[in-house]
Amino acid sequence: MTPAPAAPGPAAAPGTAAELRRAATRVLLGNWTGRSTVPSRGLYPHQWSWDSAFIAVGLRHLSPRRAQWELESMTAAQWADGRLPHIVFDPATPRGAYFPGPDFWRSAGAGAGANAETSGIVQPPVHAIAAWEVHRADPETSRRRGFLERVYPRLAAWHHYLARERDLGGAGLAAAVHPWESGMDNSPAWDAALARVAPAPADSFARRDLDHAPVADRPTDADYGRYVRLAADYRDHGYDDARAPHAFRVEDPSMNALLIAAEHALAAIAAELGGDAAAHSGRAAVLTKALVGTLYDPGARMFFARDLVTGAHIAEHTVAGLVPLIVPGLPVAADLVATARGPRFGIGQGRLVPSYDRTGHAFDPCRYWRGPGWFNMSWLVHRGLVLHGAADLAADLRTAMTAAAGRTGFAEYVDPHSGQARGARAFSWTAAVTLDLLAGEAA
Ligand code: 2M8
Repeated sequence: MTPAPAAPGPAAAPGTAAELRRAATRVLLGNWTGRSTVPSRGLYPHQWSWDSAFIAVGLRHLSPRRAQWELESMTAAQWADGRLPHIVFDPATPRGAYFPGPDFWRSAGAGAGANAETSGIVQPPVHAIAAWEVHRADPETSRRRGFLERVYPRLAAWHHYLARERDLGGAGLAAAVHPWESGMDNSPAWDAALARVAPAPADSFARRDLDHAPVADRPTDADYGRYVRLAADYRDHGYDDARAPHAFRVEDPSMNALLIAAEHALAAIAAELGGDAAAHSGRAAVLTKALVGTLYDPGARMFFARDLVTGAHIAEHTVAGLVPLIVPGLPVAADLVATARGPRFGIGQGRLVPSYDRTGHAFDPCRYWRGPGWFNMSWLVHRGLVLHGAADLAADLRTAMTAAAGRTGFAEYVDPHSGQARGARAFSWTAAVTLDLLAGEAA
């Protein structure tokens, strides 16, 4: 294994809020390509879907116009069926720099627009939330540039794709058909469902992630083989949700909670444009009922993913189960806050939210999405805690996040116990959500 090259961090951890803001700004400027922002220069040298949304939320504090471009370039890569692809490939980056790259996905002719090569799967729908926040940062420039007029139809079509093509469980919720679609690739919640997938042969592809990250932090080769198999099967069925076998299909509480919050944002956008806000609020209400009715376990006081092959809940406590806190009017919010405060997640103890139950059988403080604290997920939980009046927990989390971001040189994720930096440094969404917290506008 090639050891991870030490990514350059700041010479000294920023001490004041102004220094932290300047350091975060440097990260986002350094990762800007001229039309969008890469998550990280080495490991992820293209535009990622939900990363772009988090990045725009931070960029709006530096340049609302650049934040608009970030979302416009992402949504311009929309497919004819409305899906927003999880990666938009940068034509200036060598085709083999990331695997699976454009030659694997073969998006041209499969439904992708003519202006970009992309992957064929999706990621959680954070975009409308970001678009509304970006608009609110500078409504005058937004109106003058026709920002919302341009993105609203794309965002509505994106949500429509999820409703029309991804209700694979029949409850009205959107299904993920690949672990990468949840954004929490290697979560223990996906282990059993993924174990049913036959891995693609190890010699049929070459991983590039291990050029940039330690092998102990990343998914195993067997799991990578399964990721490749699922993506290739989808591709070989023309990315047609009605025809594809979808050997892996799950309803994820985080993805669906984000869809609900995004429908609320679309309602606000539609109202601003003089459109049909009620249609979006109505859809948010229907989805909220479906989310609570289908994925909430009152005994555990937790949201669980559902495996659509078996029809059963996946009783693994992951941070995805806390993300429904971002849903306005969530009827079970008080119980969920109690779970967040409890021993599994330990919010309120000066640390980021672990991605997985600290007391769980599969907990690993280093490995991808199996325990480490991620800044984007902690930002979502922070937003939810503020929304539901848990000000003490929110303040603790905010302090922990800004301190960890500065101390680690804006790491991709951190060991949830020691706070030690893991993964890439100078990571875009870490810098972006830090800027947002510093601006005090995460509510
Ligand atoms: C990670 O996912 C990519 C695949 O999409 C990978 O592991 O190669 C995840 O952390 C995902 O949530 C994130 O969007 C992406 C880029 O930051 O990296």
